[in-house]
Amino acid sequence: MTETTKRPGISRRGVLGATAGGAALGAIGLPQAALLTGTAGLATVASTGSARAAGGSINLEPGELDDYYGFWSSGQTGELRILGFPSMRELMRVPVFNRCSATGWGQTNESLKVLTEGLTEETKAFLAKRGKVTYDNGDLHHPHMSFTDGTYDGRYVFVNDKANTRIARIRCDVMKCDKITEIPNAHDIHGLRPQKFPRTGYVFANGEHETPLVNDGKILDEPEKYVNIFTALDGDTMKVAWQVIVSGNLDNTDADYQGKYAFSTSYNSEMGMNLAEMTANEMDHVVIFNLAEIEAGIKAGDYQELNGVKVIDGRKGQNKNYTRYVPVPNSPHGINTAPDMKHVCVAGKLSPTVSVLDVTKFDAIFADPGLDPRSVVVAEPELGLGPLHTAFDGKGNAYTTLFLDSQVVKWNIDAAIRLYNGEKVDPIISKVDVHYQPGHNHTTMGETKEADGNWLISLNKFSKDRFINVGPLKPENEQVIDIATDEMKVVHDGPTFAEPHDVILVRRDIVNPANLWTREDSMWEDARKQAEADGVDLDWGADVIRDGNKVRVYMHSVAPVFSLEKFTVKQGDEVTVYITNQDSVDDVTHGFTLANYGIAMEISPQATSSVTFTADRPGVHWFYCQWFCHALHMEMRGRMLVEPAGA
Ligand code: RUQ
Ligand code: CUA
Repeated sequence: MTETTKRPGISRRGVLGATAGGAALGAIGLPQAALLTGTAGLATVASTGSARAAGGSINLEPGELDDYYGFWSSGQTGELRILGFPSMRELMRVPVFNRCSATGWGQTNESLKVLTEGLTEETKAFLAKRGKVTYDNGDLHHPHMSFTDGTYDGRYVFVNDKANTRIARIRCDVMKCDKITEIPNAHDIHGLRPQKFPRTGYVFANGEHETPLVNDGKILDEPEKYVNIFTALDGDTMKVAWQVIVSGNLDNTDADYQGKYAFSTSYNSEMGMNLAEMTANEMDHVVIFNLAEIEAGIKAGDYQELNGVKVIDGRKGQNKNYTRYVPVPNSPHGINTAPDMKHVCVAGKLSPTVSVLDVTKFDAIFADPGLDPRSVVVAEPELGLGPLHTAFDGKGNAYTTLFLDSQVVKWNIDAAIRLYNGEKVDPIISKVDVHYQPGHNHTTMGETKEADGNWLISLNKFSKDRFINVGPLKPENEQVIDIATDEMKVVHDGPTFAEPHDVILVRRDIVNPANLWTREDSMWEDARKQAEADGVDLDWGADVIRDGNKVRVYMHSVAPVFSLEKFTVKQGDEVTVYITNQDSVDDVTHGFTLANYGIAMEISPQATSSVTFTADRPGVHWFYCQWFCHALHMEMRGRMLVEPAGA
């Protein structure tokens, strides 16, 4: 099979092989003088290598680069992962809701600020009673990039935390999380999707589990008083813009390409408390949110303010124009807008159908409340058992995962519409077995108007016998599927650890991270202010400032030395160590590990990191650099001398 013309960006390999070698030599073998002055002159040679397209193979020659960035969620691990795609090589882990031993996420002052500043006061008080400043866990399901004009713009990736009701933002220029916002009033944020047009803009988020609106214990076992909350967050400020009270449990969400509507699947329209109650009805619904009407309602004062957020009532039967409820079968799950910018596919989960909604028909059901909301449904093909999520190739075809059948089904949207209108036509093009029990799937650029139809990935919940056995806890299995032809072909098994629910595959020219931090970055704003107050040069610090029992230690690092060989504190002092990495060499990251103090952090080139701890162990304590940065990396160390109390 030859299909060399199908993939984008095929320039064959360039100078990358040579570049990689050069970089390695630079880090280890550059003259020490150059590294010590921080002026090492290693220029970064642009890498122009590209993925191989021939034969639908995902394999790259050593030194070749991928065509796509894959942004992977990690479920209950709580981090974002970056994989090269289609090679499926894991490139980076970005800690978000979790703790990270390597980077010090959850320990550095910079990360603690991100992890704490967006929590509600009530949560802060709750955590403080447990001796904590933030949660230790998260459940990250849905990574989605910010959009401009219907396609990815490379600014941010937004993610949800189902476990502790938060939304986080990852900066794509440095691939670090810079904001985490706890969503008040809602419970357990599940579905999340950015506004596609004109830009993000809003980030839409579903509260999955229903509770009393004011959940302070006054109402407990009275389910009829429980509600669910849909949230629009401002993606620029990361503050909640408004919320809507809805009927039913919200599951997944998506938005249109016109900037007029968001829509969420809702299972448990029954508002039942147990399985039998929750699945009693044949039909549940999709809730459509009319953005302009909600904004107007807020402006007109038709809201209640709860925990500092304007909350509007969009429940069934409120007879306003904020929402419409479109009945669909049965406990619907995935909801995905097609790149044709018109059709929305709603997977039936307990029904073998996918309901296709036409967004151009939404105006009518808002204009005329008497109109049957089902009039927006233009197709409902029967595809197989347990449909969960749908991806698109930009050529009119859809790919739906069938959880119970362990298959992906490729079908044609137009044919499904014609079938719905009474024509005798089979919308199903082909099916392929996946291994096993697929949840999400995704196509390259598939949730944008630039869907390119090159690859499909199926995220399978069970791997069973596909890999050598690692014990009762098994990896997931993520399979790469070549969709260049009508017959889908599984070309790769990719094991992953718990539990990448979802992924987006972004063309690599859209994502352009920096190689070095810039000294002006806002990430260490607090350190900058403190250094200024202390009259210390944060960039080139080699200072110890005592302020009562607080000690601030300022260092910079240039491979292979820290600017302080030792510093002395007293037992019981609250010590803050600030380190600025003055190497401006690509890939020369340093670390600071303080042995037997449980302290470790990363300091990437041109960054400042800081950490605060109590020096409650007297004696000699070595700190060392834990990032292999230089031939003399082992020698990159120093001493903290802690004088015993009372001495
Ligand atoms: S949901 S397996 Cu958490 Cu994305 Cu569908
Ligand atoms: Cu710096 Cu190792």
